[in-house]
Amino acid sequence: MTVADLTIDPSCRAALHARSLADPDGFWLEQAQRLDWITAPTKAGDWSFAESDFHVRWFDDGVLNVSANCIDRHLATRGDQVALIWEADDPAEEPRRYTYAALHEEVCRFANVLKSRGVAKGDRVTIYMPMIPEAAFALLACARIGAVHSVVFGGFSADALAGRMEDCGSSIVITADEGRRGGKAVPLKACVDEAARIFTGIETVVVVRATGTAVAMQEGRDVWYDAVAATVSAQCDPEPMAAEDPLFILYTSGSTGKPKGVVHTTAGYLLWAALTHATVFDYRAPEVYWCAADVGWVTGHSYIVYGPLANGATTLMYEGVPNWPTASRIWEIVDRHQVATLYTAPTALRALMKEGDGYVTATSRASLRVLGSVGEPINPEAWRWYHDVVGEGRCPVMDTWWQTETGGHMITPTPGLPLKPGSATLPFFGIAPQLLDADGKTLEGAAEGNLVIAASWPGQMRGVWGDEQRHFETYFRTFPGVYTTGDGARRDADGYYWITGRVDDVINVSGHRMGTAEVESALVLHDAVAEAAVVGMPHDVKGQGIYAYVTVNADVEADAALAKTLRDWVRHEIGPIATPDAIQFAPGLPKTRSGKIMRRILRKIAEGDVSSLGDTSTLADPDVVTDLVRNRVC
Ligand code: 6R9
Repeated sequence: MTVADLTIDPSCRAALHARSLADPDGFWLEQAQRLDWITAPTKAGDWSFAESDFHVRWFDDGVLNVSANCIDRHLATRGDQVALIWEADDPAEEPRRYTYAALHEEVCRFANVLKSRGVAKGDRVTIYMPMIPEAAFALLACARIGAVHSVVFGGFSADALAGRMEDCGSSIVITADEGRRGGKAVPLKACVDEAARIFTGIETVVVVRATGTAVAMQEGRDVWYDAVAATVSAQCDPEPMAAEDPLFILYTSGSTGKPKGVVHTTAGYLLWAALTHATVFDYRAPEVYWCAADVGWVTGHSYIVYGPLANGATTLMYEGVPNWPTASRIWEIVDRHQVATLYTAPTALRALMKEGDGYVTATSRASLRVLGSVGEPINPEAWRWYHDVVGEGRCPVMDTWWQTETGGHMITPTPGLPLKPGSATLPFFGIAPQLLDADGKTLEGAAEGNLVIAASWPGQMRGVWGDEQRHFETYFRTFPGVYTTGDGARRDADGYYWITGRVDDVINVSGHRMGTAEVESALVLHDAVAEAAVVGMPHDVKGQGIYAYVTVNADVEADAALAKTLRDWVRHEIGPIATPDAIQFAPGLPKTRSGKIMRRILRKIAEGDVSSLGDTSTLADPDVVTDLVRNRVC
């Protein structure tokens, strides 16, 4: 029995999972044959989560190149097959199609452009791009020459961009004149200019002409991509990379401090992305596969670019938003390109569901075979709508639980597995989840607790850029010997997992992670603000919204105008996704006598659940709570 049998006989899944845990070396060395190696590895996992000997390595003596795996090895068999379809924001614009042969040429040229700007193996290249094909070319070009990419989501602010570039010592950024989303322009180049004033280490800006709008170009620093591309060769040999050489850094929010640069390496990450994409979506080339995420998030890395292309897929990339120009857009794209697999987020589904079934039923969707969900728990109502209305009961819904840190799917169905709406079902091959109580005791059978992973897997993150200690402290300190996910979960009597959400101070807004500490730091930077505490609140489309309690300075008027100013302020400091949904001015925050803010109480008030605030006797001033409840904003 092999993994290939899974799509034929789903009952193989349990046996394969058992084997992956019982004989990890045998299982993973066999799986490693999915990749094209320059030097094949002789060993699989080599790891320890113990503090005294902490290390994680996979396929350590293997040598390969990610871009060769995603492109070159397909040229002989599927050079003329479409690798990438690009659907523009404006439905009137002709889609673009790149065959594997064309992708090869584009990526080689892009790699040579980077080389011509002095980029070498190991250098960090920042990518701050709209959802255009050049974003994928840029990722693959970095991989081709061994540069480490750091994609910063195009919706993040200049400040956020500058901070991420400074953190990883990146002196070059690839951007575009402008992006487009839902008919609106996103001024990316102008943001880079602002970032360059904040972080003076930015030496080179490569600008892709996307909309053709006029932008300021600084002599000596900024170059047009097309001008340089016209001067370079369309051949570029892939750089041989060690399995554990870093492939990319991706910044993500945690419960404390500034976002951390999660590092993924070459072989283990690629294998994880490829294997999960192939099996979870039962991908059959040359079907059209569409992951509707942004390439600025890990989902875009693993499931728009690396996983699908490693599998020789036709991957679709969409520039725009789900509900523009109408709430039928997603389904129209499905029909237009005969999409077989659609992978999107619950927040998008909830927003579309609100518009009514008519926008869906006006389209055919007959090409759909498998549906996917990612980013946050999918509520059973949205799950059923996706399954019954969108998929007409015909397409299984793959609710994939995973994280930036895990590289790819961790707890997920595969087609054929019996599904339960709202459950991510069972662990993927090699994954050993456990539920622990607050004291770290392992819970057996049906239980609810902290979700941890007891053994390493190939796609596991390898470090926090520039801060090895933070890696260990964040993920391996609380519960020694296991990887702590930061999520809570329930396991039912059938062994199915139900993710209950974050157990730390991270909120999940429309599937995007936001550290409450980040929003708080942005708020207190404003002159009017003395103190701020931020918590999540239920939101029917976003899943969670941002609720901010703000204490203003003595002589400041806390009025609606200030609330608006503060919302705009946070938007500018971090980006639109961090905009608070509610701001409540509070003369005081509920603190313990040792000065710790009791977030539990703030969460309850934000949720509107004021009847069960729990024990408030340890508060320094219990009256504060009465005021907070009275002035709650909805
Ligand atoms: C891939 C991605 C990770 C956090 C994760 C969890 C939540 C993601 C989920 C889910 C329930 C799912 N999450 N998928 N919760 N069911 N299917 O989203 O990565 O941005 O790092 O977020 O998202 O809370 O811990 P990332």
